[in-house]
Amino acid sequence: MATLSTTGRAGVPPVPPADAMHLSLVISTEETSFDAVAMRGTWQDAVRTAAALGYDGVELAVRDASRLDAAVVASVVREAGLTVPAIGTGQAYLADGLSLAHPSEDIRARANARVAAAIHLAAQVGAAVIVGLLRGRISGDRAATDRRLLESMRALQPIAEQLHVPILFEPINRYETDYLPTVEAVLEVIRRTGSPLVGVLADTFHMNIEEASIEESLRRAGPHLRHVHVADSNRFAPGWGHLDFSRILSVLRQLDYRGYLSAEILPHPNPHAAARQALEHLRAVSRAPILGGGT
Ligand code: LER
Ligand code: MN
Repeated sequence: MATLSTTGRAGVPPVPPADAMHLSLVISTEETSFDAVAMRGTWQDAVRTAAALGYDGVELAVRDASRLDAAVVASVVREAGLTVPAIGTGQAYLADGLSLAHPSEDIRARANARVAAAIHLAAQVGAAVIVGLLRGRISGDRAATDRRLLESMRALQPIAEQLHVPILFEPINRYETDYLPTVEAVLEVIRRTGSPLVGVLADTFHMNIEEASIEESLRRAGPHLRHVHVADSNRFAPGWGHLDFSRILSVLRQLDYRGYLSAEILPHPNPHAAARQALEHLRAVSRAPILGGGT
């Protein structure tokens, strides 16, 4: 069962019962060059806006979690009545050039420290940690890149296991990285980590570019699927491109997926309209209840 288990940890806010999919919105805890973040302004305002729109949770894109006070994050989110399904780490790559598979030992160590800090924050708020862009690019040959990534993972897995924090690998399209673009490639890395806490984050925007069939690849991910980023073919909010979210949701339902649909969308035509459209479209095309304040 593909449930993102987020209960039973100290300091963890209550999570809605895992009997349906939930909706979250990706927000950033600081100014970012990453464009697919709907809200701007302070992250505290973005949390409250997400709650007012009817989201169940916020996914936090964080550059350096060691600079955030986890207790403050937990209390802002709790007061808004929201959860935090996942912590994104891509800004450590985009803004600081860090990556888990980098040939430089120093850069790898700094990337590992960022993920370790993200794991500690995640443990406090009941989230998983995402390894998207932070895995890096292929440098040297593919086998050497794999060895460096798996060495980083060997250092991080005990921390994640001790704190019961899932680490989720996200296939990312070829225009952003040449390393692990497909679900199949990510499943192979997951197998090599040997850890049940390492899972798949499927992003419909990347899948539309890289997978022969989004539905088939979701099925291949199967029980390893722990989190889903939703954006349409053009990275606008669902319904404003040509992806068929009705089919995508019905496959997720067949898979008994009970995690989050997290809107990672361009702020087009403006952040508020995009965030509202994502929520309304997913509810409209869903034949069974999705949480998110309605249906
Ligand atoms: C990057 O395009 C992306 O989808 C993020 O979730 C990865 O860090
Ligand atoms: Mn994504």
